[in-house]
Amino acid sequence: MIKVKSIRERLDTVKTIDDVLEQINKAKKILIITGAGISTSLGIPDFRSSKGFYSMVQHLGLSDPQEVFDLDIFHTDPSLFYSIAYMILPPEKIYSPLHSFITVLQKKGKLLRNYTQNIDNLESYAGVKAENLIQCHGSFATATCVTCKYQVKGEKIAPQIREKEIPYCPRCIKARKALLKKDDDAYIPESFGVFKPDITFFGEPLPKTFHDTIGKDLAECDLLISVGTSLKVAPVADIVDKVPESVPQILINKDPIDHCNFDVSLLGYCDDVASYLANRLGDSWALPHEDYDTIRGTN
Ligand code: CNA
Repeated sequence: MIKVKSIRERLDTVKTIDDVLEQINKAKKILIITGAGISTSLGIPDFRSSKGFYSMVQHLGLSDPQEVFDLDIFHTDPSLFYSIAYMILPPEKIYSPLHSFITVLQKKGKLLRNYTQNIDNLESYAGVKAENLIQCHGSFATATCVTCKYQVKGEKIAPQIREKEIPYCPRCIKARKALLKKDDDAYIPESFGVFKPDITFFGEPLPKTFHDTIGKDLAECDLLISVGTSLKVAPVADIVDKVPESVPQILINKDPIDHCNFDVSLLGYCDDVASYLANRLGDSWALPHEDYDTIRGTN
Protein backbone atom coordinates (compact mmCIF):
# COMPACT_ATOMS: atom_id res chain seq x y z
CA MET A 1 0.00 0.00 0.00
CA ILE A 2 1.52 3.31 -1.09
CA LYS A 3 0.55 6.51 0.73
CA VAL A 4 0.87 9.66 -1.35
CA LYS A 5 1.60 12.95 0.33
CA SER A 6 1.97 16.18 -1.60
CA ILE A 7 3.82 18.81 0.38
CA ARG A 8 5.24 21.52 -1.78
CA GLU A 9 2.82 24.25 -2.78
CA ARG A 10 5.20 25.86 -5.23
CA LEU A 11 5.09 23.23 -7.97
CA ASP A 12 1.35 22.74 -7.94
CA THR A 13 1.52 20.64 -11.12
CA VAL A 14 3.25 17.71 -9.39
CA LYS A 15 0.96 16.32 -6.71
CA THR A 16 -0.18 12.79 -7.50
CA ILE A 17 1.21 9.41 -8.57
CA ASP A 18 0.01 10.18 -12.11
CA ASP A 19 2.04 13.39 -12.01
CA VAL A 20 5.07 11.39 -10.88
CA LEU A 21 4.61 8.95 -13.78
CA GLU A 22 4.34 11.86 -16.19
CA GLN A 23 7.52 13.43 -14.81
CA ILE A 24 9.43 10.14 -15.13
CA ASN A 25 8.20 9.76 -18.71
CA LYS A 26 9.24 13.32 -19.54
CA ALA A 27 12.56 13.39 -17.71
CA LYS A 28 15.86 12.98 -19.52
CA LYS A 29 18.29 13.60 -16.65
CA ILE A 30 17.17 12.06 -13.40
CA LEU A 31 19.30 12.55 -10.32
CA ILE A 32 18.55 9.76 -7.88
CA ILE A 33 19.76 9.81 -4.29
CA THR A 34 19.72 6.47 -2.50
CA GLY A 35 20.34 5.26 1.03
CA ALA A 36 20.31 2.20 3.24
CA GLY A 37 16.52 1.68 2.78
CA ILE A 38 17.02 0.31 -0.74
CA SER A 39 18.93 -2.67 0.64
CA THR A 40 16.93 -3.51 3.77
CA SER A 41 14.77 -6.00 1.81
CA LEU A 42 17.99 -7.96 1.22
CA GLY A 43 18.57 -8.30 4.95
CA ILE A 44 21.10 -5.46 5.33
CA PRO A 45 19.93 -3.27 8.22
CA ASP A 46 19.71 0.49 7.75
CA PHE A 47 21.11 2.77 10.45
CA ARG A 48 18.29 4.71 12.01
CA SER A 49 15.15 2.53 11.80
CA SER A 50 13.97 0.95 15.06
CA LYS A 51 15.57 -2.39 14.09
CA GLY A 52 18.48 -0.67 12.38
CA PHE A 53 22.18 -1.00 12.94
CA TYR A 54 22.36 1.77 15.56
CA SER A 55 19.92 -0.06 17.82
CA MET A 56 21.78 -3.35 17.14
CA VAL A 57 25.03 -1.89 18.56
CA GLN A 58 23.46 -0.51 21.73
CA HIS A 59 25.07 -3.34 23.72
CA LEU A 60 28.48 -1.74 23.08
CA GLY A 61 27.49 1.06 25.46
CA LEU A 62 28.87 3.81 23.22
CA SER A 63 27.88 7.39 23.97
CA ASP A 64 27.05 7.70 20.25
CA PRO A 65 26.63 4.65 17.96
CA GLN A 66 28.30 6.60 15.16
CA GLU A 67 31.56 6.08 17.05
CA VAL A 68 31.98 2.71 15.34
CA PHE A 69 32.63 4.69 12.14
CA ASP A 70 34.88 7.29 13.76
CA LEU A 71 38.29 7.46 12.09
CA ASP A 72 40.25 8.40 15.23
CA ILE A 73 38.67 5.54 17.17
CA PHE A 74 39.45 3.13 14.32
CA HIS A 75 43.11 4.17 14.45
CA THR A 76 43.21 3.77 18.23
CA ASP A 77 41.29 0.49 18.35
CA PRO A 78 40.17 -1.17 15.09
CA SER A 79 38.65 -4.06 17.03
CA LEU A 80 35.55 -1.96 17.82
CA PHE A 81 34.71 -1.61 14.12
CA TYR A 82 35.57 -5.24 13.37
CA SER A 83 33.36 -6.48 16.21
CA ILE A 84 30.30 -5.21 14.32
CA ALA A 85 31.36 -4.86 10.67
CA TYR A 86 29.94 -8.31 9.83
CA MET A 87 26.45 -6.90 10.40
CA ILE A 88 26.69 -4.55 7.43
CA LEU A 89 28.82 -6.70 5.16
CA PRO A 90 26.91 -6.95 1.89
CA PRO A 91 25.59 -10.30 0.74
CA GLU A 92 27.03 -11.40 -2.57
CA LYS A 93 25.28 -11.47 -5.94
CA ILE A 94 21.94 -10.08 -4.90
CA TYR A 95 20.05 -6.85 -5.51
CA SER A 96 16.60 -5.49 -4.93
CA PRO A 97 13.77 -4.45 -7.33
CA LEU A 98 14.65 -0.85 -6.45
CA HIS A 99 18.22 -1.41 -7.67
CA SER A 100 16.68 -2.80 -10.86
CA PHE A 101 14.51 0.28 -11.23
CA ILE A 102 17.68 2.41 -11.34
CA THR A 103 19.15 0.17 -14.05
CA VAL A 104 15.94 0.50 -16.09
CA LEU A 105 16.17 4.31 -15.85
CA GLN A 106 19.74 3.91 -17.09
CA LYS A 107 18.71 1.61 -19.95
CA LYS A 108 16.15 4.19 -21.02
CA GLY A 109 18.83 6.91 -21.06
CA LYS A 110 17.10 8.83 -18.26
CA LEU A 111 19.64 8.40 -15.49
CA LEU A 112 21.88 11.41 -15.05
CA ARG A 113 23.50 10.01 -11.90
CA ASN A 114 22.84 7.85 -8.88
CA TYR A 115 24.31 9.39 -5.74
CA THR A 116 24.32 6.53 -3.31
CA GLN A 117 25.22 6.73 0.36
CA ASN A 118 25.32 2.95 0.44
CA ILE A 119 28.53 1.11 0.98
CA ASP A 120 27.28 -2.30 -0.15
CA ASN A 121 28.24 -1.79 -3.82
CA LEU A 122 25.00 -3.48 -4.90
CA GLU A 123 24.20 -0.74 -7.44
CA SER A 124 27.31 -1.85 -9.35
CA TYR A 125 26.32 -5.48 -9.05
CA ALA A 126 22.83 -4.65 -10.36
CA GLY A 127 24.43 -3.02 -13.40
CA VAL A 128 24.56 0.72 -12.72
CA LYS A 129 27.56 1.83 -14.77
CA ALA A 130 30.54 3.38 -13.00
CA GLU A 131 30.09 6.67 -14.85
CA ASN A 132 26.48 6.91 -13.63
CA LEU A 133 27.24 6.09 -10.01
CA ILE A 134 28.76 8.19 -7.25
CA GLN A 135 29.43 6.13 -4.16
CA CYS A 136 29.38 9.11 -1.82
CA HIS A 137 30.54 7.15 1.21
CA GLY A 138 32.83 4.73 -0.61
CA SER A 139 32.15 1.00 -0.53
CA PHE A 140 33.21 -2.42 0.71
CA ALA A 141 34.39 -3.23 -2.85
CA THR A 142 37.99 -2.48 -1.87
CA ALA A 143 40.02 -2.11 1.32
CA THR A 144 43.29 -0.30 2.00
CA CYS A 145 46.04 -0.87 4.55
CA VAL A 146 46.09 2.14 6.89
CA THR A 147 49.90 1.97 7.08
CA CYS A 148 51.31 1.23 3.62
CA LYS A 149 48.15 1.98 1.55
CA TYR A 150 48.25 -1.41 -0.18
CA GLN A 151 44.77 -1.91 -1.67
CA VAL A 152 42.96 -5.24 -2.05
CA LYS A 153 39.52 -6.32 -3.26
CA GLY A 154 36.93 -6.33 -0.49
CA GLU A 155 36.22 -10.02 -1.04
CA LYS A 156 39.77 -10.78 0.12
CA ILE A 157 39.01 -9.62 3.67
CA ALA A 158 35.29 -10.53 3.75
CA PRO A 159 35.85 -13.98 5.33
CA GLN A 160 37.75 -12.36 8.23
CA ILE A 161 35.09 -9.68 8.64
CA ARG A 162 32.45 -12.41 8.88
CA GLU A 163 34.53 -14.09 11.61
CA LYS A 164 34.84 -10.72 13.46
CA GLU A 165 38.63 -10.86 12.97
CA ILE A 166 40.88 -7.91 12.18
CA PRO A 167 42.31 -8.28 8.66
CA TYR A 168 46.02 -7.47 8.48
CA CYS A 169 48.05 -6.46 5.47
CA PRO A 170 50.54 -9.21 4.54
CA ARG A 171 53.22 -6.65 3.69
CA CYS A 172 52.95 -4.92 7.04
CA ILE A 173 52.98 -8.17 8.99
CA LYS A 174 56.55 -8.58 7.73
CA ALA A 175 57.36 -4.95 8.59
CA ARG A 176 55.91 -5.42 12.10
CA LYS A 177 58.07 -8.52 12.66
CA ALA A 178 61.14 -6.65 11.39
CA LEU A 179 60.44 -3.74 13.77
CA LEU A 180 60.04 -6.07 16.74
CA LYS A 181 63.17 -7.97 15.78
CA LYS A 182 65.12 -4.73 15.91
CA ASP A 183 63.56 -3.57 19.16
CA ASP A 184 61.12 -5.76 21.02
CA ASP A 185 59.92 -2.71 22.97
CA ALA A 186 59.18 -0.75 19.78
CA TYR A 187 55.90 1.19 19.94
CA ILE A 188 53.57 -0.17 17.29
CA PRO A 189 50.12 1.43 17.06
CA GLU A 190 47.08 -0.87 17.34
CA SER A 191 46.09 -0.11 13.77
CA PHE A 192 49.53 -0.80 12.26
CA GLY A 193 49.02 -2.78 9.07
CA VAL A 194 45.26 -3.08 9.47
CA PHE A 195 43.06 -3.12 6.37
CA LYS A 196 40.22 -0.61 6.45
CA PRO A 197 37.35 -1.07 3.99
CA ASP A 198 37.26 1.92 1.64
CA ILE A 199 34.10 3.30 3.22
CA THR A 200 33.99 6.91 4.39
CA PHE A 201 34.27 7.17 8.18
CA PHE A 202 33.24 10.24 10.15
CA GLY A 203 36.30 12.47 9.96
CA GLU A 204 37.16 11.51 6.38
CA PRO A 205 36.45 13.59 3.28
CA LEU A 206 33.99 12.36 0.68
CA PRO A 207 35.51 10.89 -2.49
CA LYS A 208 36.73 13.49 -4.98
CA THR A 209 34.25 12.27 -7.61
CA PHE A 210 31.39 13.59 -5.45
CA HIS A 211 32.76 17.14 -5.45
CA ASP A 212 33.79 16.93 -9.11
CA THR A 213 30.31 15.99 -10.30
CA ILE A 214 27.64 17.39 -8.02
CA GLY A 215 27.71 21.04 -9.14
CA LYS A 216 27.26 20.20 -12.81
CA ASP A 217 24.59 17.57 -12.06
CA LEU A 218 22.57 20.00 -9.93
CA ALA A 219 22.52 22.43 -12.83
CA GLU A 220 21.54 19.78 -15.38
CA CYS A 221 19.04 17.49 -13.66
CA ASP A 222 15.37 17.66 -14.59
CA LEU A 223 13.95 15.38 -11.87
CA LEU A 224 15.14 14.44 -8.40
CA ILE A 225 14.16 11.16 -6.76
CA SER A 226 15.30 10.39 -3.23
CA VAL A 227 14.87 6.78 -2.07
CA GLY A 228 15.40 4.93 1.21
CA THR A 229 17.33 7.60 3.06
CA SER A 230 16.55 9.64 6.15
CA LEU A 231 18.59 12.49 4.60
CA LYS A 232 20.36 13.15 7.89
CA VAL A 233 23.97 13.01 6.71
CA ALA A 234 25.52 16.02 4.99
CA PRO A 235 26.59 16.80 2.34
CA VAL A 236 24.38 14.28 0.51
CA ALA A 237 21.35 15.43 2.51
CA ASP A 238 22.00 18.99 1.29
CA ILE A 239 21.61 17.99 -2.38
CA VAL A 240 17.82 18.17 -2.04
CA ASP A 241 17.89 21.83 -1.01
CA LYS A 242 20.35 22.74 -3.73
CA VAL A 243 18.31 21.38 -6.65
CA PRO A 244 16.91 24.28 -8.73
CA GLU A 245 13.40 25.36 -7.73
CA SER A 246 11.97 24.33 -11.10
CA VAL A 247 13.03 20.68 -10.73
CA PRO A 248 10.35 18.37 -9.31
CA GLN A 249 11.41 16.44 -6.22
CA ILE A 250 9.98 13.04 -5.41
CA LEU A 251 10.50 11.03 -2.23
CA ILE A 252 10.16 7.25 -2.05
CA ASN A 253 10.60 6.15 1.55
CA LYS A 254 9.11 4.02 4.30
CA ASP A 255 8.90 6.97 6.67
CA PRO A 256 8.01 10.58 5.87
CA ILE A 257 10.86 13.10 5.72
CA ASP A 258 9.60 16.33 7.21
CA HIS A 259 12.75 18.43 7.03
CA CYS A 260 12.79 18.49 3.20
CA ASN A 261 10.32 20.00 0.81
CA PHE A 262 9.35 17.22 -1.62
CA ASP A 263 6.58 17.75 -4.15
CA VAL A 264 5.30 14.21 -3.70
CA SER A 265 6.17 11.61 -1.08
CA LEU A 266 5.43 8.00 -2.06
CA LEU A 267 5.47 6.36 1.34
CA GLY A 268 5.94 2.61 1.53
CA TYR A 269 8.51 -0.11 0.88
CA CYS A 270 10.61 1.13 -2.00
CA ASP A 271 10.54 -2.24 -3.82
CA ASP A 272 6.73 -2.09 -3.84
CA VAL A 273 6.74 1.52 -5.01
CA ALA A 274 9.30 0.80 -7.76
CA SER A 275 7.35 -2.24 -8.93
CA TYR A 276 4.11 -0.26 -8.93
CA LEU A 277 5.67 2.58 -10.92
CA ALA A 278 7.29 0.16 -13.39
CA ASN A 279 3.99 -1.64 -13.81
CA ARG A 280 2.17 1.61 -14.54
CA LEU A 281 4.91 2.87 -16.87
CA GLY A 282 4.44 -0.11 -19.18
CA ASP A 283 5.91 -3.43 -20.26
CA SER A 284 9.22 -2.00 -21.40
CA TRP A 285 9.82 -0.96 -17.77
CA ALA A 286 9.69 -4.53 -16.43
CA LEU A 287 12.22 -4.82 -13.63
CA PRO A 288 14.91 -7.42 -14.33
CA HIS A 289 14.66 -9.09 -10.96
CA GLU A 290 13.91 -12.61 -9.87
CA ASP A 291 11.21 -11.46 -7.43
CA TYR A 292 9.56 -9.11 -9.85
CA ASP A 293 6.64 -11.36 -10.77
CA THR A 294 5.84 -12.04 -7.13
CA ILE A 295 5.94 -8.37 -6.21
CA ARG A 296 4.04 -7.36 -9.35
CA GLY A 297 1.32 -9.84 -8.41
CA THR A 298 0.76 -8.17 -5.05
CA ASN A 299 0.19 -4.69 -6.46
P1 CNA B 1 19.15 5.72 7.60
O1 CNA B 1 19.40 6.98 8.32
O2 CNA B 1 19.19 4.46 8.38
O3 CNA B 1 17.75 5.88 6.88
C1 CNA B 1 17.16 4.84 6.15
C2 CNA B 1 15.83 5.33 5.63
O4 CNA B 1 15.34 4.33 4.77
C3 CNA B 1 14.80 5.57 6.72
O5 CNA B 1 14.18 6.84 6.52
C4 CNA B 1 13.77 4.45 6.52
O6 CNA B 1 12.45 4.89 6.72
C5 CNA B 1 13.97 4.10 5.08
N1 CNA B 1 13.72 2.70 4.74
C6 CNA B 1 14.11 1.58 5.40
N2 CNA B 1 13.71 0.47 4.74
C7 CNA B 1 13.04 0.91 3.65
C8 CNA B 1 12.38 0.26 2.58
N3 CNA B 1 12.34 -1.09 2.47
N4 CNA B 1 11.78 1.02 1.65
C9 CNA B 1 11.80 2.38 1.72
N5 CNA B 1 12.41 3.04 2.71
C10 CNA B 1 13.03 2.32 3.65
O7 CNA B 1 20.18 5.52 6.39
P2 CNA B 1 20.72 6.61 5.34
O8 CNA B 1 21.09 5.86 4.12
O9 CNA B 1 19.84 7.76 5.23
O10 CNA B 1 22.04 7.12 6.09
C11 CNA B 1 23.23 7.26 5.44
C12 CNA B 1 24.27 6.26 5.95
C13 CNA B 1 23.71 4.88 6.06
C14 CNA B 1 25.39 6.13 4.97
O11 CNA B 1 26.55 6.62 5.53
C15 CNA B 1 25.55 4.63 4.65
O12 CNA B 1 26.86 4.27 4.51
C16 CNA B 1 24.88 3.96 5.77
N6 CNA B 1 24.41 2.57 5.58
C17 CNA B 1 24.51 1.91 4.40
C18 CNA B 1 24.07 0.61 4.29
C19 CNA B 1 24.21 -0.12 2.98
O13 CNA B 1 25.16 0.13 2.25
N7 CNA B 1 23.27 -1.00 2.64
C20 CNA B 1 23.49 -0.03 5.38
C21 CNA B 1 23.40 0.67 6.61
C22 CNA B 1 23.85 1.97 6.68
